[in-house]
Amino acid sequence: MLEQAITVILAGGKGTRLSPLTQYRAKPAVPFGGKYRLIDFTLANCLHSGLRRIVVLTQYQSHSLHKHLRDGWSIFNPELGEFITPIPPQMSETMSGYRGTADAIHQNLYLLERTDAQYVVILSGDHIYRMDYEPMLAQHIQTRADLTLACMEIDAERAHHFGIVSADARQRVEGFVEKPEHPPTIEGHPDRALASMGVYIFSIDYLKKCLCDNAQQNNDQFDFGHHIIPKAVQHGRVCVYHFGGASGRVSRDQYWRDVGTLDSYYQASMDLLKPVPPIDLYQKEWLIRSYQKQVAPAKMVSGASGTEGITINSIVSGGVIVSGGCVQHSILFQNVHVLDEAVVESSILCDDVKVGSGCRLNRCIIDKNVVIPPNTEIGINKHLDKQRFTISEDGIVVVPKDYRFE
Ligand code: ADQ
Ligand code: ADP
Repeated sequence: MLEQAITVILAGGKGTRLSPLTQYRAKPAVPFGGKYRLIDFTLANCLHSGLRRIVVLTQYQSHSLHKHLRDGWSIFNPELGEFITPIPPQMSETMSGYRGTADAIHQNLYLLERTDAQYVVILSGDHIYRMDYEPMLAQHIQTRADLTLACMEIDAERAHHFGIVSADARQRVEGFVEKPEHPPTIEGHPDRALASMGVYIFSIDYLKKCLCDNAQQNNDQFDFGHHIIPKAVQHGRVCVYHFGGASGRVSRDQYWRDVGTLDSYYQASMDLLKPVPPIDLYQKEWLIRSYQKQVAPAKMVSGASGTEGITINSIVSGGVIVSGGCVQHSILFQNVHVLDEAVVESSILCDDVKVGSGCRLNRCIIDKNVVIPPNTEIGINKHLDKQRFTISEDGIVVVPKDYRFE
């Protein structure tokens, strides 16, 4: 069954709402959780589900994403027909980048057609979740659906950010609206809505028909959410696959987050620090792989002034040195240094960030390669931060990659 499928990961979105983290890199390449990139979660799901024929469609700022895939994910065996192939837009004379998600697949349809695949699994490269796609594919085949949408229940107040589905008792989709202003709720549950997770399985002939029938009609934009799915619901057999079981109740293993904004990114990162995190990075049978540089072990040692280096309730990667500083409830990526009497709280520090002595950092995200001079405060005086940095709606201060303090 799995060998009848080919997987396409959409990895070309601009990720504007995650800026400045996406200023110089594609959203799927944004660092997450101390050692990963966002796309590692989707790729780990494919690996562990047995989906090993994967095309990654890239577009915007794709250099570091391509580099990450080459260095971290060259693991499949072409002799067994397995591959991960990153594909930038094949620019033709008439084309200037993709017009949207459906256009991205339409432009690369020949790649899918030349395989013997019967089913196309379409995924996003920027969601944090653990999902076994095999039962969804089995349901798709068993129900003879043209298209199956993975869905989960969410609070109605967040529903305007998603494609919202209404389905009958036999899981046949009756309605789909993309990011509606007034989202329809689940019958009998006015505070709940059924959201599409952006995880689709198409039968390949139906996908071809949808893309070819609709490609010419939308000049500026051609998306699954706005164009393909609403039409498929009218004319095709579209079914729901309930992520988390038919009740929609989500267990620990069925956590799913679209980290589309700085606040959702920060929140999903902080979720990892909960006593029982909703996604478990330590499951041996579902390890999330990534690319990692060779680094020395992390160490917490006394600083020059004799103050102890302390780290409490935090994720600490290799190469980290906390030398006389205090780090609480934070995520430290590789090679972060925190010096004497610096205090770092509720923050995310990406690779190679150096925090000088006496600094105070609170509720901030510091992107790669930033050297913070001694006694600097970030996240303490919002007025000062506003003049220099991006601040999210929830007040998280973000310092961009390579930022130089004067
Ligand atoms: P969004 O995530 O808002 O909603 P979109 O911005 O189209 O939809 O992105 C979907 C995926 O495609 C992302 O991984 C993005 O990076 C990628 N992508 C966007 N433009 C692309 C392009 N031109 N080329 C290649 N890849 C591109 C979608 C659905 C909703 C659903 C949510 C769930 O439209 O219905 O509820 O996902 O998060
Ligand atoms: P990331 O910040 O995603 O980790 P890397 O540091 O891995 O990116 O950079 C990947 C590649 O992208 C580098 O080899 C470099 O050539 C290029 N690159 C990174 N940042 C920039 C930039 N600001 N301008 C141009 N190229 C860049």
